[in-house]
Amino acid sequence: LNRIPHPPYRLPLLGDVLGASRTTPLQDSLRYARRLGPVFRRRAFGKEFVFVWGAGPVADLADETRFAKHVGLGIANLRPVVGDGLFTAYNHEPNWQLAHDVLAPAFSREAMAAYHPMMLDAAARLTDHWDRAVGAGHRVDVPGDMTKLTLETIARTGFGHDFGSFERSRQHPFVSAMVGTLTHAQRLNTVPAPALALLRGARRRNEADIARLHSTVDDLVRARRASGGGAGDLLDRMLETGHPDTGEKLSDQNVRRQVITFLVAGHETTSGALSFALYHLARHPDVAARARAEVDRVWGDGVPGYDQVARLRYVRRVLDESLRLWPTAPAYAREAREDTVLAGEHPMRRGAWALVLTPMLHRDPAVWGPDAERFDPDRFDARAVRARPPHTFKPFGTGARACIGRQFALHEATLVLGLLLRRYDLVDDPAYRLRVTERLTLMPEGLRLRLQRRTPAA
Ligand code: MNH
Repeated sequence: LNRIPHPPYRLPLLGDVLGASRTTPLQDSLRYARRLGPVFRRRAFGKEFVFVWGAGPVADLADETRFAKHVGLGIANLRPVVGDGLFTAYNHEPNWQLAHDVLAPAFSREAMAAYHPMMLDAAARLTDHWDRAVGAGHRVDVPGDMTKLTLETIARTGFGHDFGSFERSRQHPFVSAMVGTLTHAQRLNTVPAPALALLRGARRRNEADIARLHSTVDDLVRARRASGGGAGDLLDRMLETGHPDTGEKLSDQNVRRQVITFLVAGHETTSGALSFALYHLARHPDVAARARAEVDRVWGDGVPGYDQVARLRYVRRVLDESLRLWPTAPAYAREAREDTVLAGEHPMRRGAWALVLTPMLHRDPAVWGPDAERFDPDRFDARAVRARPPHTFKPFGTGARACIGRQFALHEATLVLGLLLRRYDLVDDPAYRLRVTERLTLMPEGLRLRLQRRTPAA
């Protein structure tokens, strides 16, 4: 550990907090990364963290025989809410493998094709809302509306539920509870232990939020059981499907944890991905024009079918390039399964762990070139992708514990970008300076866009 560089000025209790901000720990780490190199450590909030972002050591951490997911930090703080749900389960907990095997088919091609009409339905709520904004001459709140859209999408496809996000003037109580617990989890990371005692009020609010999440889900499950089954969505699968080999089913408690897991994991990150993509599209009219031409050519005026979404190759590259610069789940943790040496250089004891800093991995000049900061979707054309080494683009994590919802997110986001590009011109506000807010995920703060309707009302 002593050989790993760290910032020069360290305070006895607080660590490397000079110039650091409690609300942007990730972006602070990016600044340290640039100064300290591909493997560095940072002491903050009473703990020592090792960060890794060089393409070589990150590829080494992807070796599943020597490393595995580490459940720590913000993820461990979510355990009071979602326990051994898929995202927060420890590797050794039997419910991880069980839920993984039971739920993996829910992201198969057939399952996704069944979700497609429900995704279209959620997207129609968004375009209704945006049409009204255009009519009234208002700008649209991009991150706010993308969050409503992705929440409606996962609620419908997952659970046949409609939160009515676009129709209500105040946030749905479930959403405020969810945001509350996420914010609380992040605060637990960044507040030094002695100050925790002062957070009693916050803790009580958090418990109320958790109770609200549980009661919402219990209502959903009760209604589904009473109605005797839905349209073959995720909840049906959770309640009815047994394990392919053993027939074992998920317990009621575990179903509750999975429902909350999917509602949370299934919308914040996709919302951020869509928001950053729209930011880049507004900033780069040449890219937007090329993407729009593709949509017009591949889709025409009709309602796009399931198979037509993956045919938007260039739109998909816009999305990949957005996730390169701002991977909305910006880090994942890996731990050593046994004593080992990272990248032939850094000894690690069994259980020792490090954080992969994805936004820096995605900017490593050795991989992405000296212009790595530039937005350029052509970095993801097939030839460029083949030419890059493996494990250099990791917005969905790695290995057995990588994102189970990847295809779902990519289908949803490509579909929505296609629909929006076909329907509106995005007018950039040159005065807007990108500021990135951090919860557990990233979001372009305060991004508002002016829109113009392109196609006649249909
Ligand atoms: Mn998702 C795991 C990123 C969309 C459900 N997701 C992960 C991980 C990353 C990630 C990174 C790995 C975390 C870790 O190693 O600790 N996820 C994303 C991004 C998007 C996304 C960037 C959108 C863009 N995720 C979705 C969607 C769903 C989903 C949509 C559900 C429909 N993700 C999950 C679940 C896990 C996960 C569940 C945990 C999988 C496991 O550990 O087995």
